[in-house]
Amino acid sequence: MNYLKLPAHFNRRQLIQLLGMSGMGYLLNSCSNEFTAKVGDLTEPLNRSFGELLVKPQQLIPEFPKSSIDPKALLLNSYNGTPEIDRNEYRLTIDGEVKFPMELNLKALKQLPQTSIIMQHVCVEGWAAIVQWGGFRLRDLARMVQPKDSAKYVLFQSADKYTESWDLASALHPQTLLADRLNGQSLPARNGAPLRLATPIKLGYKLSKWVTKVTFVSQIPQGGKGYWEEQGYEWFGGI
Ligand SMILES: Nc1nc2c(c(=O)[nH]1)N[C@H]1C(S)=C(S)[C@@H](COP(=O)(O)O)O[C@H]1N2
Ligand SMILES: [Mo]
Repeated sequence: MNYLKLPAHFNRRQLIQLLGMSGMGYLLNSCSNEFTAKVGDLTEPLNRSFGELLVKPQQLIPEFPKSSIDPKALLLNSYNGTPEIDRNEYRLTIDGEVKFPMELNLKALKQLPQTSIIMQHVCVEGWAAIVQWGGFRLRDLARMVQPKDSAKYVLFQSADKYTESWDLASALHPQTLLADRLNGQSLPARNGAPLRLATPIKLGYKLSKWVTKVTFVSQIPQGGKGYWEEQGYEWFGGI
């Protein structure tokens, strides 16, 4: 079970609560070896460049069946409420170590190939929910801006000032999305509209809501690991 990396303050009671959840049981019973291998895979290529990662096959996490989606499952956690975002004014900035920095509006972003995934969202505070996210792959966005060989990490900024930092391999994983749909509906504001991160390979706190800026960097700046990570949460946050 060493693949489930939990922050230091996570106590036994919360762990038992988490393991008791049906979806989590599924995850532990059927996929533990596979998952361990995958996390190992993802940890190892931290120094790989965009070009290498794009051609390297990445293992896909098995999806949950549609029947397991629970629209009523508790799914809400924000450190500072829901920011107000005007969809017409909204721009996603993609910059840093890229050949073609961009600022895209929602209409432009909607042109990217759309996909969806049914996965389990796991919050380390002791709840989980199986949800379907729809949106576009972050790797498709990366293909557009062309990260340079020097890009090794990705920083995410959000409208509520939440920050995150990821390794490049996880960001380019084919199941890592910027989502604008939840369970077949447009993404509600409180869940991160217009765009939030979604992936089955990371814990809930890595999945920034209200993303406004994606920055490719060669190093994570001092104090820039992420809102919760700077307070002691584990950085990789893998599932
Ligand atoms: N911008 C932003 N993103 C965030 C958070 C936040 O407070 N602000 N909370 C994180 C945490 S801890 C979790 S578990 C998920 C919760 O997503 P949900 O509110 O859609 O369930 O969002 C993550 N992304
Ligand atoms: Mo969370």
